[in-house]
Amino acid sequence: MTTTQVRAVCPHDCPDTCALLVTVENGVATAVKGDPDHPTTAGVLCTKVSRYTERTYHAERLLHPLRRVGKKGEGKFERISWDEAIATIAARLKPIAERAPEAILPYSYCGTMGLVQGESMSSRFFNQIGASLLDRTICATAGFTGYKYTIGGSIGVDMEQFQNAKLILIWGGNPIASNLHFWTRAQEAKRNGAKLIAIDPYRSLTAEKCHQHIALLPGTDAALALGLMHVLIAEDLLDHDYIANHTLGFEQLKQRAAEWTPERTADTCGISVAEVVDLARLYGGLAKAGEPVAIRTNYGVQRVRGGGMSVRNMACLPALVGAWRHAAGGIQLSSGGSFPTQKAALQRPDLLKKIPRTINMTTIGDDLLRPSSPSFGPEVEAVIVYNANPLAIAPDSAKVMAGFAREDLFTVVLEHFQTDTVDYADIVLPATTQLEHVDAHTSYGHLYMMANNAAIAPMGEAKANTEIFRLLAAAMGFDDPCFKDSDDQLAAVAFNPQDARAIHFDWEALKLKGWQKLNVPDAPFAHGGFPTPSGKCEFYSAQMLADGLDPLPAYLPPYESVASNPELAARYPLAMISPPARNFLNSTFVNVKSLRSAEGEPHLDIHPGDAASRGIADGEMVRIFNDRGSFVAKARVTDKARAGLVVGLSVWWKKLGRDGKNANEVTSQRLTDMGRAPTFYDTLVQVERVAA
Ligand SMILES: Nc1nc2c(c(=O)[nH]1)N[C@H]1C(S)=C(S)[C@@H](COP(=O)(O)OP(=O)(O)OC[C@H]3O[C@@H](n4cnc5c(=O)[nH]c(N)nc54)[C@H](O)[C@@H]3O)O[C@H]1N2
Ligand SMILES: Nc1nc2c(c(=O)[nH]1)N[C@H]1C(S)=C(S)[C@@H](COP(=O)(O)OP(=O)(O)OC[C@H]3O[C@@H](n4cnc5c(=O)[nH]c(N)nc54)[C@H](O)[C@@H]3O)O[C@H]1N2
Ligand code: SF4
Ligand SMILES: [Mo]
Repeated sequence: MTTTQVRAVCPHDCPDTCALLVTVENGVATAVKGDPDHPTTAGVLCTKVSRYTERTYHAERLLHPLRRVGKKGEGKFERISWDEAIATIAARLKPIAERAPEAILPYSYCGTMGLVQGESMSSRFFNQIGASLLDRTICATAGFTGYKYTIGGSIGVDMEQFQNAKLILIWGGNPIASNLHFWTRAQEAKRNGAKLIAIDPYRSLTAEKCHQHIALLPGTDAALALGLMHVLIAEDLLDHDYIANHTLGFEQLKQRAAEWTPERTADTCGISVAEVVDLARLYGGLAKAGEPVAIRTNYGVQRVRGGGMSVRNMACLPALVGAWRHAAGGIQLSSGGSFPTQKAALQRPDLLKKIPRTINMTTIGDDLLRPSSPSFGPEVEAVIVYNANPLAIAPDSAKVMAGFAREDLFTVVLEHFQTDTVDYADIVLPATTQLEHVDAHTSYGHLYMMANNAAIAPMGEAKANTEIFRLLAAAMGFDDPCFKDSDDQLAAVAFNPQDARAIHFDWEALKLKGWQKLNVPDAPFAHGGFPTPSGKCEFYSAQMLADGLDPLPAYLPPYESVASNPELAARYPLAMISPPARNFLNSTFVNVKSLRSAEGEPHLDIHPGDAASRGIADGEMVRIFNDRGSFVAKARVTDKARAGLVVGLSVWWKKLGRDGKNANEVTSQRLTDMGRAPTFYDTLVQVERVAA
């Protein structure tokens, strides 16, 4: 028997990007462990990925190409050969590519975060066609845009510093579920005497374990940040030297913040005046005493109309109090902007003959149903889906389903499993998992370049995304030599070794070592140097004004809330959010039995008062509905949900839910203030008991 250990990387859409050690015995992966030597992984994996072999060797893995034999959505297929699958796809795409290339649409997101199996060969393929570009907004573009206007890029506190902070605001994140290795550091900070405060409408697993939980109304974070600025300024809890040297627009900010008295803030956010004032005093007071104060914000604050502004306003706070002076002070949204990734070398935008139209992945529901028109361009005739499950994860699901159900739409899906989306495919192509292919990774939580080696041979006839697009390119007659690049050749151009941050980057060496930390300063903005147009933290942003936005921190109420839309609220009085369940990763893992049984079934957490007034008892089935649709879940009567709020942890596969539906039946396609992003948590609903 031969046993080897292979260095790999967790590919999932999670900030932690863990370093894995895969034990392989006689060609079979028998264990997946966290690498004890990798500084942030530290030998620990989440429950989902500790069970990785269960997913890889799952009896329902797609192992052969398939062709649809039933109706769209029925999920009936017959096995075909790779030759036939590739020839069929090329025969369908060729005439469209000649007549109206923009009628072809890629649809992909972060099923894998790999730079190679994500957007490399696939982008080259679609660029050569001149297919529609996809605006990949489904997760984070609202916050990234707000942060960029303020700070200049996705750069912030190094995850490896948080244990040294004296106060950590966990603002719109649930790290126990979604950023576990940050939570480890936060707990270490706690043991060192730090205070942890969760700002979240829901008493999440994380909020439960913090010293304090501020349960504001969803979508009101921008107002809370303005209220904090008000108190910081009024009580002079400021770092005047830092403000003078490294910020822009303080005088204008002062006027704006003056409007946000603690009373107005508390009223807007649905919290007490003391919560606003005490938080500002603690944050500003510790900073003034020279202690490091840090904010970890994640994605929960962004999924509302004013999501971009919420993040922007929060990003102003560290500069006001001079928190950036410490390596453990400041804010982290994402570390993604620290990596010198060579996107153009991977994706080859130079292959485009002209710039095609862009379709926003968030509005796929509407866009698949749109006929040709001068403003929209050609109707979408073909969609190629990879690394994504739009039927489950995109908002306003009834529309998404109607779009994918179009008989005249040609749909190809590259997948591991028969997801809700696969049920609508004309051709299904089996893809390899991370254990079966090579990849290079950045991270959006830490600062290591990472290498994933293939641990085992592809299962069945599965092929890597890259190989599938190489085959398709050949069948389409694309002869540019770039379509012959191997995965290792692609990975070798992932980072720019001329860039000081990736100095000495060499793919073969990285494959052996597994990871390499970026060469970046510990405290990125201790001496200013923000990558904004002015080089300062921009309280006033001329760029925002030019983009048609308020140049100063502002508050935009949700589209759908009791305060902002009383007419709608008269029919649908409850705000619904649907944040990630701990045992799933978006819709990935829902079909892994052990993880699904840990979640049980789709639940709806509802406050005892809201349940009582509707005659709903704990454990009863309820229907959640609004004008867009409905879904059924099991009620959990609990004060974890504040009054007026219901919470449906997500993202369930529709077909594994009670009524073949999930939370996205009721979410909308309306977009955020900036970044063209979704507003999943900006949703009003009504809830009723379902007769047994
Ligand atoms: N286990 C697990 N881990 C994951 C994922 C997963 O599905 N499962 N998904 C991954 C992905 S793609 C992402 S983007 C991240 C997402 O994970 P996070 O960044 O943690 O974001 P969310 O889970 O969307 O929301 C976190 C918290 O924000 C709260 N929240 C909702 N609305 C608001 C609001 O308006 N204001 C405030 N202050 N809080 C609000 C929610 O109640 C929730 O507890 O996690 C990644 N990691
Ligand atoms: N209601 C609600 N909806 C949400 C969210 C929410 O909080 N609430 N969160 C939103 C967020 S933050 C995000 S990021 C999106 C995520 O949406 P998606 O990016 O679509 O994520 P997943 O649902 O995990 O689907 C990824 C799919 O890619 C497949 N996959 C993985 N690796 C590979 C590979 O190497 N090759 C191929 N071909 N396939 C692969 C997996 O099997 C999986 O089915 O969902 C969004 N939707
Ligand atoms: S999902 Fe996140 S925490 Fe779990 S192994 Fe992957 S990177 Fe680590
Ligand atoms: Mo996400």
